[in-house]
Amino acid sequence: MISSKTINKSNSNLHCGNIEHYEETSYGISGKTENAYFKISVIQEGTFKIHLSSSKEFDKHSYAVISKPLNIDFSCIYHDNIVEIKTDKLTLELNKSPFAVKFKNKAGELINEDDASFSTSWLGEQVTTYKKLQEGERFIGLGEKTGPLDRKGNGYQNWNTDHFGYPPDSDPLYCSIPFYIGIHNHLSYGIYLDNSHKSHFNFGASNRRFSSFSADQGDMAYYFIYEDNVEDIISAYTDLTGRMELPPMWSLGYQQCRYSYKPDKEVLGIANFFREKEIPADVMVLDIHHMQDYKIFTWDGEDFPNPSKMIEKLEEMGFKLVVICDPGIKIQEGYEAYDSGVKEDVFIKYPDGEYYEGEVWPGWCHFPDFTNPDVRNWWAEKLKAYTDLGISGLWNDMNEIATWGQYLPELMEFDFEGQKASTRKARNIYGMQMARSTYEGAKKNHPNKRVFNLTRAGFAGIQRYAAVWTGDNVANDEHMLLGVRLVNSLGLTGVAFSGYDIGGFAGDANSKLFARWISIGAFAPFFRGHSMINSRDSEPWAFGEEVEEISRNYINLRYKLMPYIYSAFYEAHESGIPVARSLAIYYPHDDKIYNSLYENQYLFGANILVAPVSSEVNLAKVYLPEGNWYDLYDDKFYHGTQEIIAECPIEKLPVFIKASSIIPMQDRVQSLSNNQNSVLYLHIYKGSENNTYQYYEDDGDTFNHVEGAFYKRVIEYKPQEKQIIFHAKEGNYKSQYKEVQIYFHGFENELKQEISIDQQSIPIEKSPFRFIDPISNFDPLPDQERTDFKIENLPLSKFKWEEEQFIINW
Ligand code: NBV
Repeated sequence: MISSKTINKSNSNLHCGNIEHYEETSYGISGKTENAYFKISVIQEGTFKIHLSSSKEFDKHSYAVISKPLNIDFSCIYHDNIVEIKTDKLTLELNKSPFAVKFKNKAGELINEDDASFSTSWLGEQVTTYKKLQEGERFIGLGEKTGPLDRKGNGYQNWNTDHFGYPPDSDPLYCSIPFYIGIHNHLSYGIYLDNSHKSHFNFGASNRRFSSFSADQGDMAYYFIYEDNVEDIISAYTDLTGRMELPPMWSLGYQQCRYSYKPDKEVLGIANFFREKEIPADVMVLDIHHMQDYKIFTWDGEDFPNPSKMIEKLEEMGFKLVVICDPGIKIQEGYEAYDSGVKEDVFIKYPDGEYYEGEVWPGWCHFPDFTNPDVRNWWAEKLKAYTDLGISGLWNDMNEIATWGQYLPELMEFDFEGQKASTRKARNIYGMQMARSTYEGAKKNHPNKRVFNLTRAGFAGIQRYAAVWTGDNVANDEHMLLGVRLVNSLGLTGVAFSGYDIGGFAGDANSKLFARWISIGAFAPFFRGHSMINSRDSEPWAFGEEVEEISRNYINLRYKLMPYIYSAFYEAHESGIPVARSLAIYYPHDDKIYNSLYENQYLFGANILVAPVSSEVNLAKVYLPEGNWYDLYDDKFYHGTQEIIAECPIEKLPVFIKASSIIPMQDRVQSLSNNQNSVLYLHIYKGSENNTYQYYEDDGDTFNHVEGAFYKRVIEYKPQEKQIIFHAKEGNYKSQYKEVQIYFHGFENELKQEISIDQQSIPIEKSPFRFIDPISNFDPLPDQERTDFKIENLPLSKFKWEEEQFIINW
């Protein structure tokens, strides 16, 4: 039986009313208003939870929030009509008559306040919190949402939805993440609405009085986060909802997908072609046609007679295999997954106990109730069909749930960790719980092997279980740039590992579009080419020689950058800061970055600025924010806070490196699971500011790093002292790199003939480093024009790369 709340039966807005009584508790304050019950809890110094319910019973279970409140010191100060709840960072002023909250920082600056008349109100069962719009307020985040970077003036809905070939302004899409960041007057804050029902966000759309967030049913439960900057807000949000595990290193390579490669010979042929053409790649992906009649955990015996042999051959070529998993289980006696599912009673039911039936690829299906822990265990068992075979990655599709008709009945009952809920509460959670079942199942089957897990649908916290891709996009420029914004926005809301179908899923890309898309995609956290059945071939060689060269160049660049990229993934795993970082993370108060010309720009890791541009242009305006910048291709120096015109012929994507950066790189390699590189290149870009960089390495495949098998080293660039300090190594993993070479960029007037390492002189030489190889008519910078300097052949012993601190002086 699903319990219900007291319902506001009137058609008009019912405000929660004046506070009737309240008491101080060990976590904050709780009490009753005329029309609601409330609890205000101090979660962290800068994070408070505000919870209002229409009945005495507060909603308890959250699939998203995993952190427990810390024991934070706070004080309550009582005034006539106001109670202040105060930590060292944040003060909440609670107005008693009527109930309304206001947040101020330590300096007394107003961060956020309820609309004084409506604060939290009910309209029927729908509950809404109204916030007064602040002067110049902007809104970013909300995960996988179309529209501009600054969401001011727009409204959105959260209701996980499969939308094939979605228009570039469509809402909602596959994933719901009810978390946003508000920015105004040099302040920023985050709000996470912890309610999985259909929810609505209004950022001053069709009104100029308030921003608001609503849930169709259930409690108003939201977390208010205040930190000094956007980076720390994301970190605090991921303290609440968790961070991703380190993904397997190979999953950061190029993945090749198609709906669908078959038979096995084609899969092997494509893999082999990558090797012949020396285009690096790590993964082949199987879509739905590998199964017998689309039945999960089965194989089409004709097209894939010997999957384990195929996997073995792929492994020999340095490829991993990822397969698709759909949740629908065909209703068919004699089909093992169906029989055991019925026996173990795992499927979603109608309230009268009958199993729900929905039609999808295999025909009429039942669907496992992944909100039930026993069902998740059942799924783990079933997954052995894949994990025992040596399949390395799993791809959860159709988990919104998508069925023919796309109108999932709302009356179905889900277990919801024993609390029972209807589709209304469970729909937005379902995809995440499927991804969770797949992730935990694979891990259970191979506890010391990292699994790559991908999902289409998700909810806040999905980053703990899977990478997210943005579903069925379309082959056009607008979609290509939208994909970048979706990924950047997912990054603002905790999902560090995400990407889009390169080349576009629906429709046919032309050569230029594909070339541009793959160059931009090389700087996406998740890097996969994929396209729809009956569309043209879309592998990197399918668009002619020039595009093949461009693709090879950018894929090579990604592989060369892997030490940098892997360290960025480690940072995301540690602090929640995404890999693709919207400029709003570092420059939230710079109006220029929200300009529609520049809103797609982002930092890939902390130091590489990517300016995604359309495939139709050869020149584009780029905004270089505060700081100084170098052109990746020719080291040209630019002052920041400046708009420039960048050349962007189809073979060149505008990319810039931040001054003072340290970028670790390696030689090109065809596959990351077979990476024999032993030289680490450290690129140092001259700048006037100190920089502290954290280099990270481990085996890329197991969880041994949790026990200390990692190599971590802080490298500090100190221009005033003319020093690079390599702090002592942490962890007990032996670096794969035996030799280090340092490239100095932008130092031409400053470098002498030699530098010293721990006071021992080492000669330096002028020597080119090519980020991108010249192709047909394009040479980014001929060798004789280069100005980069290199210290070469520094044997490991001299560098003490394995331990101790050492200092380089120039
Ligand atoms: O499994 C087929 C496709 C898949 O290729 C695509 O990436 C998913 O987003 N899947 C959707 C099913 C429906 C495609 C029209």
